[in-house]
Amino acid sequence: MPASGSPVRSLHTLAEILSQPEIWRASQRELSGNAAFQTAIANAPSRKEWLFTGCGTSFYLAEAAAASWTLLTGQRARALPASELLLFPRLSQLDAEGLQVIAISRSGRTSETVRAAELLSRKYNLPTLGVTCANDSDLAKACQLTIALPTADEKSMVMTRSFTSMLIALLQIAASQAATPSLSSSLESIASALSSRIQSFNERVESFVANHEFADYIYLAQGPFYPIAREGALKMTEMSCSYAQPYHTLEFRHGPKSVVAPQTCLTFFLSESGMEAESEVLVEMKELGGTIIAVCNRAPESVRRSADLLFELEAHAAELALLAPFIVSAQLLGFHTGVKKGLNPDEPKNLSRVVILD
Ligand code: F1P
Repeated sequence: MPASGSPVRSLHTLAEILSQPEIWRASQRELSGNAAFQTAIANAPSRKEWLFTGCGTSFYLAEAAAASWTLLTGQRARALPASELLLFPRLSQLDAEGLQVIAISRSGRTSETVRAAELLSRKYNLPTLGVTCANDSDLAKACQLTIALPTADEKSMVMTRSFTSMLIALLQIAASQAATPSLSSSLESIASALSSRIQSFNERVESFVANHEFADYIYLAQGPFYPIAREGALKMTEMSCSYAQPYHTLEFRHGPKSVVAPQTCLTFFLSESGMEAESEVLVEMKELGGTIIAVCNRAPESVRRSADLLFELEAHAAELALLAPFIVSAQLLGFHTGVKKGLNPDEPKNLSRVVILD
């Protein structure tokens, strides 16, 4: 029951969050027969540099994809919000040889993203690949090739399963270039690890939220996980109208840690590559009195001792395959916090499903 006393009727968001392992598998089946997806894989080896773009959650997805791309293929890859491409195209260095654009939009209708794709393909003659959850979208008209994943679309306003499903599809294209069979087998492993744990994750988040009062929320991660921290903070802001800030984990010591108190909820997304250094920050923030959520594949003893809430996936998976399941606990935290405040996370205040400009 929310603080206001009247039950919140959220019909879609929670079901969509919980459906993710099953939706990832359905999206995989959809992609195996998807001609655009196969063409994107076939074309990838001829490209030398990658520019990902989108807005909001789709921009954080662009950031996660760009970081993963470089780690998997060794190629240059970067992400820019679509608005930057439109307002400061010269700053975006669009003349790189072999540059491939990937424009991401769940709705395929966000005007900044559609206009950026049009600008890059028509004025700059760059090859553009659209990634969306909509069939027959404006984005598809602006791009030369478009991969659509309608199965992953949501009824809710906030992006949850569309974010993870589009990210997994992009990881697969990068992995195909790098001939990384471990990533493909990891994808089944993360789906089954998450599906056996997601109900218990949900119950634990719900009771954690019921038993705590927080003034603000901090999300910490490094490397390809940093965009996951940005997306975690956005989920909290969108679904619960709370103050949430992301930082690089080790950057948090350089000033921002002054906010830490028991009413500060700090979520650490712990990478495997940076575990030792990142878990030291976690222990320090616990000693400063913060309330700690740890999200990792396998927790070392120090994390186990210091975390107030621990999510371990325990999957046999390549590190980059952990990006998608890691965001799920943050989606649940945003959802239950919103419900506790008497809000309906299906319809966040001041938001629309898509931003269309005149
Ligand atoms: C992008 C987006 C969403 C956000 C909001 C408005 O949409 O910024 O991430 O939740 O409600 O639109 P899209 O381009 O991926 O459809």
